[in-house]
Amino acid sequence: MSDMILYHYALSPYSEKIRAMLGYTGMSWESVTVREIPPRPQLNRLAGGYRRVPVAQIGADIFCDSKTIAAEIARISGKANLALETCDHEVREFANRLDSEFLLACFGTALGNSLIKKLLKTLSLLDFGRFMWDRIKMGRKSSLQQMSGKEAKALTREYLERMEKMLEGDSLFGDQPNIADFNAYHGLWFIQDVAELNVIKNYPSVIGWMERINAFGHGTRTEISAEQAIDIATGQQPRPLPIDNQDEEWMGQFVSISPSDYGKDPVKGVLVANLAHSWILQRRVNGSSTVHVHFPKQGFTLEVVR
Ligand SMILES: N[C@@H](CCC(=O)N[C@@H](CS)C(=O)NCC(=O)O)C(=O)O
Repeated sequence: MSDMILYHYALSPYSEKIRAMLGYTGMSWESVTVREIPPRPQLNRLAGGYRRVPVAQIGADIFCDSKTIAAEIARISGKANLALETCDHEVREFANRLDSEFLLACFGTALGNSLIKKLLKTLSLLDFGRFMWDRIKMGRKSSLQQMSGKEAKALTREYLERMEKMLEGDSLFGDQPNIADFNAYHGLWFIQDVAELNVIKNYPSVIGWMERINAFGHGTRTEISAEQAIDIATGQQPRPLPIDNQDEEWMGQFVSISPSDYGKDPVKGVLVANLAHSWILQRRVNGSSTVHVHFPKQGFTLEVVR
């Protein structure tokens, strides 16, 4: 068992990215299934109000955003190329575009009747209404550029053409998958498996590549309750802080960290590490226990709370 607990839900593409990485690395992990819409009270107790999914937990350390989770999977599995920061510039740049521009294009492409039918199979009518309202509200506050359906479909095709050309080996950058493959996979998974639209039929190399990633599966998953996960966090101390590369700025101060694009709910706590690519906040849980909440710097902002 890897000791990793993943908070996720079935229809979440970013969660699927992590589940696929767990499959690729053959890891065993524990699963806490959360609702598709807030409130998620138990997760909030640990992650302090971070509203997005997935979140991972290892003991009393909580990892927000798929970038920090991927870096943990890379560390545990020894597959360094799953961490954005260890990849070279070309991979990083493409992986970032896949995770933002391409994913948005995939959402726009997937939007339609068959996605609505799928959501209605999973959610009650009332929850479907709540889900739509919640995402509309989140979208209104988002700083991401909006795309029409037509633009989304054209952009999806553009990326598919590029990927088809890149796939000379088994993966986008040679024979071994790296973070770019998983960042490309989750958007296409959302179109193909969730919305059940076949957009890859004219791209044979992409079809083969999707089949290979699907075949990784999700690793070995054991379901646990959110309460069990809280007991695990409160029953131990966070792991020792990294000693290398610490920048003293803001250290020991009470700060607030939020995503800079959407779902911007802030998480407050004492900054205990300011690393090259991440911040770590210390928070109290249940009055006496301590957790460390990890955030990537990319895509997040930090403010000192005065
Ligand atoms: N940059 C974040 C994005 C995560 C994200 O947007 N997740 C979606 C689900 S796939 C989400 O949280 N949606 C709102 C919600 O589930 O409450 C990451 O890489 O983890």
